[in-house]
Amino acid sequence: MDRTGFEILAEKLEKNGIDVEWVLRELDQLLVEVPSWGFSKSGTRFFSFEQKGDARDFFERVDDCEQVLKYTGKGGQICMHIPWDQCDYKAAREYVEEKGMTFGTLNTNMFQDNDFRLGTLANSDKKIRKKTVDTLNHCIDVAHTVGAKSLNVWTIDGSDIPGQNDYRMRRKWMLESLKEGYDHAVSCGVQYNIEYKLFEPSSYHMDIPDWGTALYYASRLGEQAKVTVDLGHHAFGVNVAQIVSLLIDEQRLGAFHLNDNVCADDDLIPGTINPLRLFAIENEIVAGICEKETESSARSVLQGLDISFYIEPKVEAMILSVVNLQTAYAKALLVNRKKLQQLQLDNDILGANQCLMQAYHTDVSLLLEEWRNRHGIQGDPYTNYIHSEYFADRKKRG
Ligand code: LRH
Ligand code: MN
Ligand code: MN
Repeated sequence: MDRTGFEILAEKLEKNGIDVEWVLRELDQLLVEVPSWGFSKSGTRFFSFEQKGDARDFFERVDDCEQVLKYTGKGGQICMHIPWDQCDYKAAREYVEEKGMTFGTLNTNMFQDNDFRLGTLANSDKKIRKKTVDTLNHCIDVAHTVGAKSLNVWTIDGSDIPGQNDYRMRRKWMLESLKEGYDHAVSCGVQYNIEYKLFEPSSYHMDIPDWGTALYYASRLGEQAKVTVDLGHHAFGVNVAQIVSLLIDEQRLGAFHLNDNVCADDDLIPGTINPLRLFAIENEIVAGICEKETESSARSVLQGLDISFYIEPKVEAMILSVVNLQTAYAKALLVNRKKLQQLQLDNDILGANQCLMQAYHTDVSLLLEEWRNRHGIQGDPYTNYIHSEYFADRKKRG
């Protein structure tokens, strides 16, 4: 009998020291966190273009997310953004659970209120700090109600001009406010992830601009505080994979906000601009998983997407985002780690690079197809979706 494409690929991989069944089992462990806000009307600060079928409430976002998971494979959960997803939270939980889905990280929105003009958690006005902490605690309560196990905290705090603020005072306020939220999160069994961003909305300084500062706050708070790495939040040229590897070692990498970018925080489909960066990052996760000391730290990293589509059709773009993440992860699983380590120890610079790139250049589409087949999904996720009834019906939404 003729061998299938997958069987030929598997034989080649096994010859290169890769246990293909292990790779397929590891793919089962990849739990993608899908952002609800990727299905709603969205745009830039210039304009938001209306698209037929944009999800109008949390329940419609869950329906869209269900489609993404249905075509891309098993594993995946929906992430809320509060108050964008404000609704009857008990009903939301029932709705999600009825579909056999779960809640991923709950994201806090502390950036759409006039009171936040001069900051939130580090605002010099005690009343505003209190208001923000109340918002944070409310989000933790919502997380508790829906059964979300982690919270993402990102703040707009910063300044626009030299002299506007005293860094030291702001650090003190930030820490105090974060601590209040942290204590409540711990009491509710919710992990607390702090997201940094170098720029935007403030131009001169941001109070949590980088991984070092986020790690500083996380360490001050306690073990349940970790760092969220959003790929679009760095200076040009920063090696994000290196940051990832350090945070895994320190047991402080809480989550990713995966996306891609050209010049700013563009929230584009992951892997469309810089697939090598995505691979390098996932490679650090897999490297962590393969070492005893770092295995649990690397396995606990939440693989969240933070994407928002300006002109792309949304469910389709989300499907491609998940597929690109699965592709990068599958490639990272194909790295012959023993061989790579030896080449690195031998200081074989080009040999080590070749070893890594061999995995990167492997076409994993047949591997992912086999993996999906084993979960009862036939065919290409994107093509299947655009030929589905749901695709046609979605456009009829009001
Ligand atoms: C900020 C950010 C943060 C927000 C999201 C909508 O740029 O990455 O994670 O919650 O965008
Ligand atoms: Mn983000
Ligand atoms: Mn962002």
